[in-house]
Amino acid sequence: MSSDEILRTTLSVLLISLPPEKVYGKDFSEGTYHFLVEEAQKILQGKSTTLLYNRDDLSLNKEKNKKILSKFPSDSLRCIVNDYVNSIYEGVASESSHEDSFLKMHLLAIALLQSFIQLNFTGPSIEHSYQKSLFPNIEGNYLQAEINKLLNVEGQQAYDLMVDPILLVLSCIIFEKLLGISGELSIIGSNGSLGYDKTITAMEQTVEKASNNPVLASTCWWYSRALQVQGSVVSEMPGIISKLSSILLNPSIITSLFVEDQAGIVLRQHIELIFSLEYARVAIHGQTENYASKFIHNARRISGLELVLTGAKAKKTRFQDFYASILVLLAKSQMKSLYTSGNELPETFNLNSDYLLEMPEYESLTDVELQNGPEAKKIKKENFFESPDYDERLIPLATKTEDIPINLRNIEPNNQEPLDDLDNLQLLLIFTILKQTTPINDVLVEEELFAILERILSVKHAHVNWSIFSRALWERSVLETGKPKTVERGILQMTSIIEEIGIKIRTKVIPGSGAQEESQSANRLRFVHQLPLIPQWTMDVKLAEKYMSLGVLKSALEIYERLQFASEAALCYAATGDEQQAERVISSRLEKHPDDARAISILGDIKQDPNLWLKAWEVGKYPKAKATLSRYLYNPPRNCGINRNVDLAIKHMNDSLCVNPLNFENWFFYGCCGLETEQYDLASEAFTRCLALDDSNAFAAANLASSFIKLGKLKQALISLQRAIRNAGDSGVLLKLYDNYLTVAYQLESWNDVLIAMREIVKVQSNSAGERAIDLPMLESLVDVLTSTEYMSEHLGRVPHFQSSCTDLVCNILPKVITKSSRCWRIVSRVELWRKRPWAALECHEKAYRALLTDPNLEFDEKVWNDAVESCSDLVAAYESLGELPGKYGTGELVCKDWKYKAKSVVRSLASKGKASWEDTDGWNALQSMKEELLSA
Ligand SMILES: *[C@@H]1O[C@H](CO)[C@@H](O)[C@H](O)[C@H]1NC(C)=O
Ligand SMILES: *[C@@H]1O[C@H](CO)[C@@H](O)[C@H](O)[C@H]1NC(C)=O
Ligand SMILES: CC(=O)N[C@H]1CO[C@H](CO)[C@@H](O)[C@@H]1O
Ligand SMILES: CC(=O)N[C@H]1CO[C@H](CO)[C@@H](O)[C@@H]1O
Repeated sequence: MSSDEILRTTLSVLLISLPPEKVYGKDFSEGTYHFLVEEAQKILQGKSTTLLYNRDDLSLNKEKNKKILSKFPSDSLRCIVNDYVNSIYEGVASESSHEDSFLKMHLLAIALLQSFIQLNFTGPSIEHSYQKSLFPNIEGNYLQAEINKLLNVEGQQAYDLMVDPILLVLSCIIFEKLLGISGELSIIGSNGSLGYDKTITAMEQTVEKASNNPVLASTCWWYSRALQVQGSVVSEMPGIISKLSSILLNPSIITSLFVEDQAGIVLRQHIELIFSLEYARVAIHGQTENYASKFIHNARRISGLELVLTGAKAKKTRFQDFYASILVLLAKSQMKSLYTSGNELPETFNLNSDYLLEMPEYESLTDVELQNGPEAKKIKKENFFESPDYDERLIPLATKTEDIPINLRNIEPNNQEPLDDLDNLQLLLIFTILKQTTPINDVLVEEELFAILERILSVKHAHVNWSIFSRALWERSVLETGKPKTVERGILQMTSIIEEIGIKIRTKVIPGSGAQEESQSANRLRFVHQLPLIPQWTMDVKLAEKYMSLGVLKSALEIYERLQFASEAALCYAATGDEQQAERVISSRLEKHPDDARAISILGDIKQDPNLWLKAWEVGKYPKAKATLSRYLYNPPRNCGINRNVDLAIKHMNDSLCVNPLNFENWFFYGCCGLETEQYDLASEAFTRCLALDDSNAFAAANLASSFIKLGKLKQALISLQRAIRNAGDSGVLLKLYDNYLTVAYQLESWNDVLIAMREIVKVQSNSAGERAIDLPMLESLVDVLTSTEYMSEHLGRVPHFQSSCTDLVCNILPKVITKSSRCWRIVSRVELWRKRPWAALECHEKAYRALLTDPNLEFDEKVWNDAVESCSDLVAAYESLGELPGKYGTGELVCKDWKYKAKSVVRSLASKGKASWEDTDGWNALQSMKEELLSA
């Protein structure tokens, strides 16, 4: 194996966290990258902390470097830590080549990151404190507070009680350095006052270079993980972190990791799959679930997971003695990933490996048809602009058993095969997307959520991984607390899971937690970069929230106080109406942390005081403060002494969006303000940004179209309307959208679109509005266009779509809708004539006339009378001109042989109906002359 292959393979294996015994045969033991393979193995074995702590030779621990740290606290910590990292890098560089030292720093940063995660997320914990050993003479609380400050982002403070946050700080600084982000571009220790534009640009340039540089590519990927961890130690994922992570996870970086041999193909699948899952997670963290769904579908395509939700009768618990209908998830993995025991990478990487033969199903991507589940079809049906591969549901739903896809039909719900770990991960990500995007207490969604978790948890005799199993269990407990019947059990389970993660005890609840400590930590870390991150304290917070929702305020407060979550405790008090206590709690937090912008902003929320939001912005550029202020000014409460000021609201929202541009609701609000103040450029920019975040939002698309219309950009307006219509479902706005669509298309003289819109409007409205649904002038123009083309009859060849569809509208659909508009019948008649169907044209005139003749207002309303006369005259003219043309069957008969007789009798019958009321009117006289003409003819 070449050293280049060793390099790529090792980096890949490290990224996808494969158990080392699956890969490393003798091939790896020698060669240039000896140090790489050795350290990678240690990290993979869960020995990151050992790697850092017990080695004097490690540059991190060298006295020369540590001495730099002793300048604290007289110099600023940010500078000192920077110098420390520089000195480490120099030390490494003096002993190895440029490339090797880059790689060594990269490995060091990974080990630091993994250690931090173990100590704060997955456990097990260890006794030793790393930061204490680096700063032996500094008082612990002070040190911790100063280190934490370096991790603050966008005005949010990193959690006070993290274990050894220095590990994360060092890891991030090393990654930044390797990626060319330093000094004022650094995220660590920045207060955001300079904005992040330069950082973003620098990062984009670095990522471009990574597409043919495996070490750089791996660094980008790992740094995105470190950023996600940093984002998860503050309360709300900061926009800049989501932004940078999505830049770093550019699909181009993964290609440089591929190795071109057979084992490489297997690895490649894993890399692509894990990359997709991880991107989905970044999107979930950033609340841009729409992107997440795309990458989930991508993952599904790669792994071939087949799944369908369907109904089943079931007993939910042992104690239930009846069967009730619930949802069940049938799922089958196609892929056997390398994580599954028994699947080894072929040790010798040679070409006659029969690995590929073992997994023929790997290639077949069978779930395309699944993606169009019946539910999706139902939604699709109404939508004219739906692209064929558009998929509404993350999990297809088979409402009837015969709709279950063939491959899943024989599954015995009680005895489903274990899913592959990576498919389980996919399910957990889908679970999170659904949970984040659907309203709580929707019964169907809740059942769907339970079904997903059951599928993961109820597998018999299977080794479900620790992280996957414990996460699924955790989520189920949280769900159970939402139901009155199971709330107590849910809370008990939550409590015991929290304990188990923190404490090194052997328990029976989660499999594998009794294993050797190191393999235990490796197992626990395995999928931590793909699962939504939940630090240990967030679990406690969740528990506290549950207590709060149950009204058990005391327990909630106990937790918040133990965790020192002042803002949350304050909100807890405020929720119960004890605002004074809430203010006290926050104020005392602010005494110690005067720059906690989020706390200031929350105090502003509690007191509804605009000055506090302004202050939160000043202190820490906390974007939410400005967003709240903006909404406040848009709609200030009565009697607050502040007038509504939309321009100012726009200004503040602009500030907020500059810092955090990934917030859909804020862009939407900003756009609406723009529409209201007639700033259409601003509005169109805002709604464009909305659609970039969620292109399935019909309201944003509709508003974008309105802005474009105002700006006179009709083509763009039409495209936006198409998008809006595509996503409007069968909601009430659909008709309005089609109305606008019709108007714009008409102005653009885009007749195909006019036709589409008109058909839809008639279809939707025909029951309620009848012929009033039709815009006659537009219909006339449309028919002008139609009849100016040459009529193609079906047996003369292919009829152009416009022609057939337009004829269908005018000649088949409209006649069912028209009641008495003779103008409308005349239009139909014109088209029939153009189609060379004079008999049908004549029928139209007869119908128009008959409708008026039977109108009850004929004797009272002169307008109706005049219409009737006009229609009669049309009909007579039609008899005259069409009567003697060849008839329908083409066998020599005429359209209307006795047309003269018929013409006379219509005139006579109208005259007799109108005589009493309308004798001597203009209409009457016209009728008389018609009669004379007929007699003289
Ligand atoms: C933010 O940092 C910059 C330089 O890093 C400094 O000049 C500025 O005073 C800081 N602003 C605040 C509000 O701390
Ligand atoms: C904020 O306003 C400025 C000036 O009007 C504009 O250039 C900028 O694009 C706006 N920023 C956002 C995020 O809309
Ligand atoms: C403050 C806090 O929650 N610390 C926890 C960090 O994570 C480890 C491992 O799960 C726990 O042992 C700590 O209690
Ligand atoms: C790849 C992997 O992590 N496998 C582990 C999944 O979890 C089971 C039980 O904890 C372990 O036995 C496997 O080694």
